[in-house]
Amino acid sequence: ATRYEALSVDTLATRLGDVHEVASRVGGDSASWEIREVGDGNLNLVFIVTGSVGSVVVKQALPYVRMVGESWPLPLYRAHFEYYALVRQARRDPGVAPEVFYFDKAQALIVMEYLHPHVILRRKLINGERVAGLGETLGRFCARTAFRGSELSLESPEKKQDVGLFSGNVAIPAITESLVFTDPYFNAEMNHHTPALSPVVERLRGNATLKARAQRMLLKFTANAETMLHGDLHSGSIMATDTDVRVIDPEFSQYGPMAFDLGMAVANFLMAYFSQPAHRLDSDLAAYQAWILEVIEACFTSFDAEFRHLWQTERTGILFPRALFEDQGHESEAACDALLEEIRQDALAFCGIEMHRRVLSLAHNADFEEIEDTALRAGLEARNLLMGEELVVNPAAYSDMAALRKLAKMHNRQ
Ligand code: SR1
Ligand code: MG
Repeated sequence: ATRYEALSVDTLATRLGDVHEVASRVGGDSASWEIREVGDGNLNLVFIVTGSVGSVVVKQALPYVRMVGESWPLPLYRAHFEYYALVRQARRDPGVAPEVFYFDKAQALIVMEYLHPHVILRRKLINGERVAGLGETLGRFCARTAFRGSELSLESPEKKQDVGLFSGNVAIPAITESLVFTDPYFNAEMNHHTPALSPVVERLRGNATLKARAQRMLLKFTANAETMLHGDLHSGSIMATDTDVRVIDPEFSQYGPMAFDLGMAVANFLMAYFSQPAHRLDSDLAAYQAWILEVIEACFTSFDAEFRHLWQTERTGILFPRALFEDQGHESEAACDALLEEIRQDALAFCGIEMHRRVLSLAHNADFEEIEDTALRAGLEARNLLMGEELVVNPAAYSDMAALRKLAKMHNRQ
């Protein structure tokens, strides 16, 4: 069909049975396909389709926000930006994003690799499981996509054309602009928070410096089209086994600041860190929280190392051209150091904002939401909010991991 129709477990086999790219991966006898709808995100339908040959994932956009309902329409075109993003990520950091097998623009659907036995990282963190190489893979992914999607690497016309292409996506950035950057800081209609948090919420909303800083970061987010972002790199957008890490779900992809994805990822590790006392026995708690801080350190270290490596080996765009640095060693390194320091500070400020919105705005996360004891939950959320406040207001104080670690531990005790 060319007219969009939402799939269901009953119609999927008939609708996709004749599509070669699907049948060849799943098996030709579509009548025998086993189909499960597993979408638990905020927006889309997600099916796992299994046949005699193998399994695929079918993701289809709905014309509205799933978590709210038809009262909040959302354009189907977001699926083609997700498809564009997956293709670009596969080029820039091969093997991390799921492989795409088929894309149907009219049906807003993407058929892609079924990641197995991977599970959503957020679940692993709540369960207290470790993932080898987690921070290293994510830091490298953020560095490669940031660098290779920017004019540090791309030819200027290619980059500008791509910015033009992505500028057709107006609905998705608008969600982030309000839900992430603005709603947490006033009494917005869809906000909700644990009632006992109200004194802390009042403090944050009364902090004019914090609100102005958050808006300065929004200005960077909307106006600094530095690179193609994942745009929603939380722990629900990461799937992992104990030894493998994959990044999924870039439907919030847009052009924006290089620091954004790194900051989002780190925020989600900090929220996992602060929520742990509700999920772990005391005997395991300290060691697991220490491991989360190591993951955060690895994110930053591996981002820096990969970015520096690409700076030296792939700086082929219009930015910081080699001709500008007479001494290819020291001068160029100093320029890279300064840029990385700016990225780190911006990442920490984005991180603080994400820590706020997941507790105060519309879309919360399971790390805190699954804590049934609301007094305990409010106490842990308060630690998270207060550390977030410090990061937004004063990111320059946390240029090194020792300072960031100290801040997290201090709030964890309060
Ligand atoms: C209405 S969409 C709410 C949130 O879900 C997505 O995963 C993004 O994080 C968005 O902010
Ligand atoms: Mg998502």
